[in-house]
This record gives sequence, structure tokens and C-alpha cells, in this order.
Amino acid sequence: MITIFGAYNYPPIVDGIVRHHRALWAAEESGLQYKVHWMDAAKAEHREMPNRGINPFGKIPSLQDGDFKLFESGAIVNYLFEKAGKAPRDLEGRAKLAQWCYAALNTIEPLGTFEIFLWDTFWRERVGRDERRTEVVNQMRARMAELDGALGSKAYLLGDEFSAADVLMATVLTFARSEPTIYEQGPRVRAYLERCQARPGFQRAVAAQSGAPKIAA
Ligand SMILES: N[C@@H](CCC(=O)N[C@@H](CS)C(=O)NCC(=O)O)C(=O)O
Repeated sequence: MITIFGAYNYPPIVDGIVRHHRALWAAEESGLQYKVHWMDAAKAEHREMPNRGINPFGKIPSLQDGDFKLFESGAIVNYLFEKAGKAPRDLEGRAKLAQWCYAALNTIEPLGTFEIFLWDTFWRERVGRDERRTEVVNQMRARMAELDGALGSKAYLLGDEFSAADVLMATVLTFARSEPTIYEQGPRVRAYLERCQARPGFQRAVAAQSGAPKIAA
């Protein structure tokens, strides 16, 4: 049985953004059976065993499948798609998949959508916020225009087939939900994000969060 390690009892401001959501979404899209090992974030349970035994950084998400252990959301999402037989089998197809996974996790997320998220949540009082936030928002506007051109009329990053790269790109884009102006020159990216989030697998992943233990008021 596949176990995904995820968290509950974190600040509401990160609802729907915590990276275990990527793993839940991929698991739902895969159709594989899985369960969730929920950890209390307020008690930092994710930094202790058993999660620490899988993820040396004590981060979320992690995955265990029998004796096999895996960390990093990008690796976990790809593992689930591959295990379900929903990944390209040819060399060039796998290379294109990797290309878009790295683009999401390397070109768009850090110093990009994730930074916008930080400026609008945990870094609101930081010195130099206005200048740097403006800079990164402008960079993301340009990046979305470029991504719009690369998407063209395709439904998903690889074409007609939804892939691990779409789980990663859509969740990475969601980090910038406080700044929808990044799509001003990228209307097809906005439509792409809505298309991804309209998938039943996405909706089931959102619902899966309600399976987490309830916090006493
Ligand atoms: N690159 C890692 C980042 C993992 C990460 O930073 N996870 C955050 C949650 S979104 C976390 O575990 N934060 C809690 C902490 O650092 O204590 C991945 O994609 O899995």
C-alpha cells in the first residue's frame, strides 16, 4: 500500500498550497490505492520519525510504498504517474516530461511564484518588500506571456495527455494566487490552470484534506 505523508494544523494562509497536495493530486490521478499519514504541523511532527526516516530534510511530502521510500514532491508525483502506467515510455517523451517538470520546479517556482507567495504571507513586514515584490511580479508577468506562447493551443504541457508535469506546473502557479495580474499577458495559462483544477482528480485531492484529523476549537 502506498502511504503519503502529509500535514494538518498549519496556518490557514497555506491552505491548498502545502506541497503534499501535489502528491495527493497525483495519487488521485493515478487511480492507485493509497492512504495518508497525517502529521500535526503545529507540533512539527514532520521533522520527527517516521517522516524524518524518509525525508532527510524533515519536509512534506514523503512517500512509502512497501519498503520503498521517496521524498521531493517532483519525484513523488512522477513515481505515482509512472507506477500507474501514465507516463511516456519513449526516450523523447520522457525527456519532454522532465523538461516541463524542471521548468515548473526550477524556472517558475523559486524566485517566482513561490517568492510572491512568501512576500504576501510570511514576509509582509520585511524590509525592501515593495521593490523586490514589484520586480518578481514583473518577471512572472513576462514568464507567463512566454509560457502562454509555449502552451499555444495545447490542452496540457505535453499535448492532449495530462501528466505529472501538469500537476507540478498547476500547483506551482497556485503559489501566486494572490497576484492574478501575472496572467495579463498569459490568458491561455490562466485557462490552462482552470482546466487542470477542474479535473475530478484535483477535486478529490482537495477533498482528501478533509480526511485529516480535526483540530479542537
Ligand atoms: N522541494 C521540496 C520542498 C518541501 C517543502 O519545503 N515542504 C514544506 C511544506 S510546503 C515543508 O515541509 N515545510 C515545513 C517545514 O519546513 O518545517 C518538495 O518539493 O518536496
